[in-house]
Amino acid sequence: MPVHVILLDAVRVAQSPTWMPSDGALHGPALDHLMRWNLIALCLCFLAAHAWLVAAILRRRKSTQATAPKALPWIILTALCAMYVWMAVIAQRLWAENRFAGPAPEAMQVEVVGEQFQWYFRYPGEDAAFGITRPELVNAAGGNPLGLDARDARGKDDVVSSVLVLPVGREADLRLRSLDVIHGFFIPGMRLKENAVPGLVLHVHFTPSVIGTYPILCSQVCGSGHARMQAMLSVVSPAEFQAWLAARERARIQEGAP
Ligand SMILES: [Cu+2]
Repeated sequence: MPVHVILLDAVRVAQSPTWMPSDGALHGPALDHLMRWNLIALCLCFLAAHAWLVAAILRRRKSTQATAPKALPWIILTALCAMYVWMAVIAQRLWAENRFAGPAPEAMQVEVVGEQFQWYFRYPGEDAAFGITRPELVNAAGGNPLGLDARDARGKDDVVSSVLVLPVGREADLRLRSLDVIHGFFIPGMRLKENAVPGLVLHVHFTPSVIGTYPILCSQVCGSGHARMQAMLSVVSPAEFQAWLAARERARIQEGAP
């Protein structure tokens, strides 16, 4: 690696010692804590391996002259193994909490749909029920990117947006779908990542805890436009969220969308 790249990396790390974007989700601190343990352990292993290598070269010892205590490497190795087993258990629990534990009954439902190369977000409206969608009705140019069926009354108040807006402090239950290939729904600032897979509806839930804007990325190489498959999460106050949703509903009625 060129020296100037190493120096630039060192400067970047010095400016942002944790390598991580600031956390805006309730479950984020536990995940960051685990990541820090991992980085510290890897850093110590890296330094120990190099120290051992340099010491071995300088000593030029013969294979029969063993001077280092033999038990020490095994103690370190056992401690490392125990630590990684503990980390795997914690990581599994954190992963399952966002997926298998189930959201609170009052969690807000939002559908996230990936399509080459765009994210769409659908809110169920006042009836809290999503309308039926049909693949043959998908027509982005005609204002119906998700294929909402106008005959289904439950879809009359559905709101489709290209921006994800969520109220702070309220749990959001996302149901992920894809219209074409596998996409990766990724919000680094929310410590959230889940695939959108064609033919499946995958749930992931989380609670945004800090007001602000957070980039949404696609973490699966899904085609030539993958790099520009980005969107924005806007975490706002509950009052601002209600105002935004009402404005979207009014705009939808005026446009006469399906
Ligand atoms: Cu994608």
